[in-house]
Amino acid sequence: MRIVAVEPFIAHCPIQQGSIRDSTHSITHWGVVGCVIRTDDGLEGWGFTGTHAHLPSDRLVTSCIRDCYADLLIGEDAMDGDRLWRKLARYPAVQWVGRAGITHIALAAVDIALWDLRAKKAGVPLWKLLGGATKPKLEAYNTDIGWLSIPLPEMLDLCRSAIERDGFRRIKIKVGHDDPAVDLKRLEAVRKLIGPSVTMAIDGNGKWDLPTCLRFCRAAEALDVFWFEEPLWYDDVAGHAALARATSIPVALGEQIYTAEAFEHFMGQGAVHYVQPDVTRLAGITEYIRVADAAHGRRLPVCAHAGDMTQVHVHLAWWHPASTMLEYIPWIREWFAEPIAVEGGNYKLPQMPGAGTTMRAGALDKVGRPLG
Ligand code: 0YR
Ligand code: MG
Repeated sequence: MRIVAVEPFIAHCPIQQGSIRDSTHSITHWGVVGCVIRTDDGLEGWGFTGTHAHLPSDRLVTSCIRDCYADLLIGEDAMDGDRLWRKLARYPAVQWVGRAGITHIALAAVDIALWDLRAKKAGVPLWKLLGGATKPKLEAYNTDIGWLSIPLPEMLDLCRSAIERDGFRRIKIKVGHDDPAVDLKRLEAVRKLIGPSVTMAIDGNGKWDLPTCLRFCRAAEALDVFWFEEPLWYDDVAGHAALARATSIPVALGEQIYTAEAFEHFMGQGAVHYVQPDVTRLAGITEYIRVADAAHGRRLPVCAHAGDMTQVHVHLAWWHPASTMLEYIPWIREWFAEPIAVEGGNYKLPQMPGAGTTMRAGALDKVGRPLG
């Protein structure tokens, strides 16, 4: 399975609501930025990272794939995933300018494309190649009803239909207003609506400082919060550890963490309870497995973040024994050959060979952007 071509692409997929906001980001599109890797036996592997769809920075990612990685891949055997991961990650010209960030998420795209190829070569979906489904069901938790940009009455309507019509038993609500009292009011209203049996996680997207979080958590503890995600700035190990000691609300994080080593710091310091790796932020599936295994060794649950809108993570979550539930944000489903599907609050098991990354024929013609 020799690699004969590496073709970068950028796709900007409009999100259904038009736009959404959390405490630190406002977005209108989800960026699917990566490459198709072709082999001499006629297979094509698709891999991508997830971005907030800014063309200039997306072009840095495709430029890294085209100008730094492609030559290292052409002629190689796509079966040798670990060897190729190391070849690219340790390539001096790239390693010197970034062991995280652009070079890392570009490697994520390549690594995912290589796994997609291996699963296609074996003729099985990725979860099967990795070792099979280790659980009878995979629950989805709904993030798409709780954006900060949704006014409270509308958010309550969305929560109601997600639970009553669609069968979700788990939801996540964004927090992070300048005045945390506004968030408490929203959370109180949601808890009152959903009752005690639906789980309610919250997500601060790194906005608040430690004193604000401490004060907020003292009040929020009464609302049975399932986890507090990214309460503090993404890299703050000591702050998250202090918060985790001070409150009974579990801490979740990982969507902004680029390396397995960084996850080690958080887990080693007791700064995270729900580990949220993302194949599009870490350097792909290869590094995700390292993190999930390390979490498993500590008996910490793994709940991947949806940087891929869970096209890939659904495979990993069905397979990896440490995975519990999986985030649900259904924005880009229509662009994929086998879109993720949730029924009655549970993910369906993918059936198509590959890693779930193949885009539908013609998708790039519609949402593709110039590579520059
Ligand atoms: C949208 N999920 C998240 C998105 C979301 C972020 O701005 O990037 O809110 O992915 O935190 O848990
Ligand atoms: Mg989050």
